Amino acid sequence: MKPYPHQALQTYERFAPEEMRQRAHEFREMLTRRRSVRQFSTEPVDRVIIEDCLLAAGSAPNGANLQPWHFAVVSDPSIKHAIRLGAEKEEHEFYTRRASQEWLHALEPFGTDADKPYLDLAPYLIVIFSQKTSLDPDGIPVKNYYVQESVGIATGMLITALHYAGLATLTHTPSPMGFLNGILQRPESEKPFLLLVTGYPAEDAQVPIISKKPLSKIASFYE
Ligand code: IYR
Repeated sequence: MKPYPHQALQTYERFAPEEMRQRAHEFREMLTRRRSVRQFSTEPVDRVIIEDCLLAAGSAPNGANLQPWHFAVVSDPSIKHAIRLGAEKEEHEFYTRRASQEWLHALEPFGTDADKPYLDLAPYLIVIFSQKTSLDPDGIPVKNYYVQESVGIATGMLITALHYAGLATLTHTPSPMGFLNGILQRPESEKPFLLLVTGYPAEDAQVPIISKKPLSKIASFYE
């Protein structure tokens, strides 16, 4: 078999050790300023920013480069409202019936409930779909690999890109999310992975006082 064409790695950038330390530290400081926001401004966002962030997400490492994701980007107020109604129906079930006492207790610090006004207010709702199959050049469905991992990585990169660009996000997972296929007319082979509420934070946005685990709790070094 003829080897698949390769070329020299031209995009890798190497930095001097001191510069690497500084870059790592500055990036950490930038990223740890990200907070999940639940109060959004209605101020519109330039679509070009969203497009660049989506292309950043689309560069994610993934199984066999099949890129098993689709981003449905919603700014149409009537579609946002339909999503709000669908999500609130599921969330109402969740908060009144489906969630265990233990789960509701874990959510107490965040003060969340079934009311989701940000789904109307935020200028963009980005629904990330994962694709079990892709279509080959002849239009035949082929199996995708490591779909959850790939879409999770792309979503993390999207959140990072949006934050870096100066936008706030909320990862919202109304469960089950099947209603999104109907509203957004996505095929059965796609499954909603996550809904990313995106925009500027409201001027009076509040966030809970929480902390992240220290390094000693999230990492162990074998040296
Ligand atoms: N999907 C619900 C509940 C919820 C669950 C978790 I885990 C959270 O970290 C936050 C919310 C909601 O959006 O309210």
